[in-house]
Amino acid sequence: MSSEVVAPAGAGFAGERGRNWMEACATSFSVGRSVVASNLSPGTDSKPDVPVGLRMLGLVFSLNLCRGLSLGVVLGGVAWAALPTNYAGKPFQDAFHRGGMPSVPGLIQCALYDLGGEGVAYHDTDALNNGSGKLNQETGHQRAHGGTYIWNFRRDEGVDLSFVKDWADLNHTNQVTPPLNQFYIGWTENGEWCNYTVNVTRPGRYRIKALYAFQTNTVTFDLNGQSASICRLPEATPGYHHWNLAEIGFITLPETGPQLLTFHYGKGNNFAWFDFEWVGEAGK
Ligand SMILES: [Ca+2]
Ligand SMILES: [Ca+2]
Repeated sequence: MSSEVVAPAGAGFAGERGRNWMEACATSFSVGRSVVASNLSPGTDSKPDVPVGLRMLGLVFSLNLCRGLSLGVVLGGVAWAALPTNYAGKPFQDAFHRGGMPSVPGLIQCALYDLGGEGVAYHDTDALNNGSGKLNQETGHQRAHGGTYIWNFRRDEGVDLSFVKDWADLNHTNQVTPPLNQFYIGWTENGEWCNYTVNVTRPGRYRIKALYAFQTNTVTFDLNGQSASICRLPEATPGYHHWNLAEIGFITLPETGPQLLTFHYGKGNNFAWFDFEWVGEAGK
């Protein structure tokens, strides 16, 4: 189940390992992608026989309605067209990730939420990073297939991050196998959220797919501070380390350029990435 609010709508590593990881992601991304044809048909123009007086009354009503709608669209456009002017977060970047904001259509890596800290770029229940700042400081969790960059990724921030491990995530059959070393948000709790500044290169309606694990929860997205999409993780997996890639809902992104997506989530899942696939013009 998913519903769309009408109107608006990598991790990675240095060196060769980083390239391999990116290639693995690209492969998984292309496997998961499907092309959906837009099936639009022109409407018919029906003109019933209506008395002149009623036609004029209808014309006045229509003009007023159009004025109201136009005003609403303008106001709505201002509200949803761009980043909120008071937003202090910035697209994530570090020595390895230099690409700036992710492009939509495309892949949004959950672990690459914006810079800006608690209450600005994200909200997390506790200040500790239970993955990078705790679990992955244990020797047994510092898998050889990772490295210091991976083990310590954003370790001083509250969002709880970890990575796909050989013996935890890949020692069993997954519905969809995630890439080794794939970063993800874990230790999820109700009321948590993350911001992503994205660059929309094609306005329109989008299908959202998620690489996730565990429960069939509802998650939502805001666009520039306005509720834009209610999504549903469609299928439970056996646990936090059993992964699936599936369509979770739709969203309309009516404007190009930098936009702010806020991902709201609750207890019971791990989240690795979102794939935003363009499916048609806005409002179609
Ligand atoms: Ca935390
Ligand atoms: Ca958390």
